[in-house]
Amino acid sequence: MSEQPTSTAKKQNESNPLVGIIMGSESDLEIMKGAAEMLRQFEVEPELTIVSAHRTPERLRDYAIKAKARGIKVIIAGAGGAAHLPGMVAANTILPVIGVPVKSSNSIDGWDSMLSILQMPYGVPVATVALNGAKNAGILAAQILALHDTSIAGKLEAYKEYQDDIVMESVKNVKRLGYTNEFDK
Ligand code: RP5
Repeated sequence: MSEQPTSTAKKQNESNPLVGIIMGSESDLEIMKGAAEMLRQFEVEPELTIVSAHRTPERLRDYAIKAKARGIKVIIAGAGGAAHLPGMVAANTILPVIGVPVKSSNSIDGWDSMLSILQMPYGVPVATVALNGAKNAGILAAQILALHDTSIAGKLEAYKEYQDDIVMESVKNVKRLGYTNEFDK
């Protein structure tokens, strides 16, 4: 599948993004751009910017409070270390927030970020994906949009079939290597 949006879809989405991707630092971009790449496969062009919970607390509150009125439907928030960003954004909006724990340079081993995002106390949920799981965050955001968008739903169906095809190709490859498989006989 193409990783680039069609120019028409790109223009529509750019003027009215449905998904906001935010991250604590530019150093998170290498991981977080995976969310944007996945969304583009479904022809959803997200907005993407830096919002730091501890360095720009007012920007964080402003972003979260205004997101819904700007037409954003889902926020993907990624951060490393003591990662407050996803939880604090979720505290300031009723939009669904998908949290991406990032294994950053200041992280001990990723657990700090994972637990900061995953262990949100009762009342303010953050849908947490795996460590560095920005691509899955992109897919999950597309799945949320697909509840009300048959075009995105169709692309997600095609993506599922594509994954199935890839695995079945591997099944053949492994068989060609000489391994027996009673199941597929
Ligand atoms: C967090 O600290 C950021 O989300 C990033 O993962 C980490 C390191 O930030 P920098 O020092 O690279 O700006 O706030």
